[in-house]
Amino acid sequence: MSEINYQQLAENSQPFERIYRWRGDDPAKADAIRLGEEALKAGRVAAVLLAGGMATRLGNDFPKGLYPIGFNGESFFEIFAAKIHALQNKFGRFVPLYIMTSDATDDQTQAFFHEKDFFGLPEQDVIFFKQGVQGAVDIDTGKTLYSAPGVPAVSPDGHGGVLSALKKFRLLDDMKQCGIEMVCTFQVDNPLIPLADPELIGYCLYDEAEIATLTIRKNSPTEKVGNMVKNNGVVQVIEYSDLPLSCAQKTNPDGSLAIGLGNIAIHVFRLDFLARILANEDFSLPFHTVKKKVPYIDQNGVLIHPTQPNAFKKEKFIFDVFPFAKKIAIVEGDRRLCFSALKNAPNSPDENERSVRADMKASGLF
Ligand code: UD2
Repeated sequence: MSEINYQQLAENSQPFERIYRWRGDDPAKADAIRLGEEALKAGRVAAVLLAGGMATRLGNDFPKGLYPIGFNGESFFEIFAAKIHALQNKFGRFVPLYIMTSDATDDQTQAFFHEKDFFGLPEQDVIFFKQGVQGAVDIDTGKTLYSAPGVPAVSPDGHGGVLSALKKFRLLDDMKQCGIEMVCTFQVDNPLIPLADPELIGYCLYDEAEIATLTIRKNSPTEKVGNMVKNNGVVQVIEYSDLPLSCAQKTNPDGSLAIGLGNIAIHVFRLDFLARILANEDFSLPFHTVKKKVPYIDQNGVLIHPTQPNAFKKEKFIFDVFPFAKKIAIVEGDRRLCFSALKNAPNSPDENERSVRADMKASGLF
């Protein structure tokens, strides 16, 4: 179990002094856009897509990036590729796309890109790399689960595994050699993603920050997004599942949520920052214990595909890198323009393909 005292972190959280307004009326907006556009024109920006998750909640046996979420059946991957084409049209450069896969998603993801001719992106600008794995134990017995006799069941080590994977495959060195200075990370399940967005990149540059993170106002105390908090100047995210309800429900005198900014996993990192922390041999992110559905063999050797979470496993979360940064630019976006996530199967009440398509329509971006 994690030793972090989330209650204390949440109770002592202080307000952010400066919140940049993305697509709003921010005094720094024009400067930020200019800086971000310069970076894109100069080819100093790369995108990293976190696509190693197994999409078990969706109930499909294919990677989420292949899901035909678009109005004409376009997959998430095709939508992201279209955004990169739009950036190329505007700034004259292809933003290289690094795609983190896992054992669970790699084959199908790579095959899909080949089948679709990389959606017209230059093949050398689409770089696949695989994240690491973690074992799992049975929720009830605490015993190791096996996928075959003598073979422990493993699954991806969480999207925080991106840092060790970048290091393992020396991808930051490759990026640096290509002149990359800013690394934009995003998740596979949000078609509204402002991919390598000049304004967001620009707030990181303008603020002289090591990270810029795009957040949204939470729509309820328990919305399933990470919670932005600040303690003694250190910005952190408390995952929705770790935030005590009493803290989630606390309000300011004007009735707004005291912990009201939600993490939507859209970040910009300075490459130098990532290189600095990864150069430290002792650096590692903490593990979180999560409940997941992990296929296993029963005592008769029969492979079981559980329909409910059956295992505890350990995952690293990318946002746990925040406390290592000297400065973070907190940016608040209008959710209608940047966030709608596909998390659940079609028949579930929310965050399903119906809600995402409705949000895509309402955004005016499609
Ligand atoms: C994530 C965030 C939450 C909020 C929400 C918004 C975490 C822990 N939670 O919640 O704070 O931002 O998204 O949508 O970040 N992935 C990998 N490898 C892994 C696990 C996940 O690449 O080992 C990818 C996965 O493909 C997906 C993303 O990470 O793109 C998010 O994973 P999730 O859907 O399990 O996270 P969720 O919805 O619990």
